[in-house]
Amino acid sequence: MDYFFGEKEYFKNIKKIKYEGPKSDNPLAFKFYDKDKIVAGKTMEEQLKFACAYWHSFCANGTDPFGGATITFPFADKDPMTEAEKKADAAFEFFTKIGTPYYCFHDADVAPSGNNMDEYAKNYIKITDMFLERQKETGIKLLWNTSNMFSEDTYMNGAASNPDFNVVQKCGFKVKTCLDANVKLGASNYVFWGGREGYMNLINTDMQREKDHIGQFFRMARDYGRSIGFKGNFLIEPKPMEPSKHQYDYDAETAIAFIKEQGLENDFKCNIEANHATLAGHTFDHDLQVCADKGMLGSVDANQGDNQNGWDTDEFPYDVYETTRAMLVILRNGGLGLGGLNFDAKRRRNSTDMQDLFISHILGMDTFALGLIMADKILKDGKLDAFVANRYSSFDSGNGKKFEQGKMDLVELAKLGQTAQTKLISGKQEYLESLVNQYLFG
Ligand SMILES: [Mn+2]
Repeated sequence: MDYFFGEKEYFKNIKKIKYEGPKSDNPLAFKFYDKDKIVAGKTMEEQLKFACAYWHSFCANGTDPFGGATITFPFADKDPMTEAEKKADAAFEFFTKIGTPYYCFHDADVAPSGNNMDEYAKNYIKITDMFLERQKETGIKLLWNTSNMFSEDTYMNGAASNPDFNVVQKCGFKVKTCLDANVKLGASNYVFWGGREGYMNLINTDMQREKDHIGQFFRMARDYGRSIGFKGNFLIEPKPMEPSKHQYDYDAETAIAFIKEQGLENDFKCNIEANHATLAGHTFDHDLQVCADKGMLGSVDANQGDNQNGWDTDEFPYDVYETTRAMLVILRNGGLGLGGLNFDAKRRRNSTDMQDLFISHILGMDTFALGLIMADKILKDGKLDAFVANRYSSFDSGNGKKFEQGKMDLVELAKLGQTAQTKLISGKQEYLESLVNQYLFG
């Protein structure tokens, strides 16, 4: 099989990345991700369903608020449409070499937006037609696509929540175009990330009206998607802040309440991002668990934040404790269904070698592979789950069971409480944390 497409190989001198095991000295090899290895009844590839994020891997050039680009891409071209075509070929070369079975993109990542909506659609359709060909050649699949309704100045006051209906109309055109491409490419999911769906100050904002507009917009998108044969999940990606001071889809609990309030619960689930959960003051596994508990775990943006600052750094995951705890939730959930682990992660601004694009994905894939192996070990051993089950055992029979089943009123509960004997029962947190260390390093 050839590992490049179109007229040339963009990532020269880099072969297909292989598993070489934990003792390997080769920076361009997997140490823990062995795609065909069976863990918890499936191959690692099937359990983890990795996706490459087009925007970080092929668009992010190192620019930050303090300085310009540091990263140059081998597909750069003076003509934006030629560059988009070269970029697509380079992207599929990369997916094939690194071995991510899925990819994800925004409309704005893949094709120039042109001077008007017709040009936007024409460019986008041309590139996504090209994606379809490349998908057929490689077997690589689209995990999800989405519409960028936050970068252009048009959306500075919001997208579907914009107080000006003219902007909402443009959003309609973009999302319809993106849903058409989604169905053409056979995607598993369609994502909404509400970058500008929030407010900077309530002083100029009718919050409920804006939320209802988003709900109306989502119902229209759902109805259109279903009418053209989209059978996957629509996903909302919670985030508490950035770029708005307050984002309407603050965290998993908030997004799920919104989904239910707007009558979208049969079609929408959440796409949980690690760094967004931690920005909201939660742990990654907290937001995953909230979704799992409510049947709302759609997909995952697999990245990691920085504990020392309060913004969204989108780093490649490296923390095995965090991925172990995430994979515990995912395995107990029976997997991710139509979802996967999308690396919404970028190499650091000073990781400027083209090799670093590969190494950063190797790091992320190895870190989740370790998380999967450790979570499987923990679940197979069973001590942790048995401890938690036992902690609630007073509700398994007798009056506790009656209470749980709603067969008791407050008068009966109070009567029991009059003579109830309580004692201090240790939560054993440090014992369980030490147990996790034994699984990881024992
Ligand atoms: Mn992020």
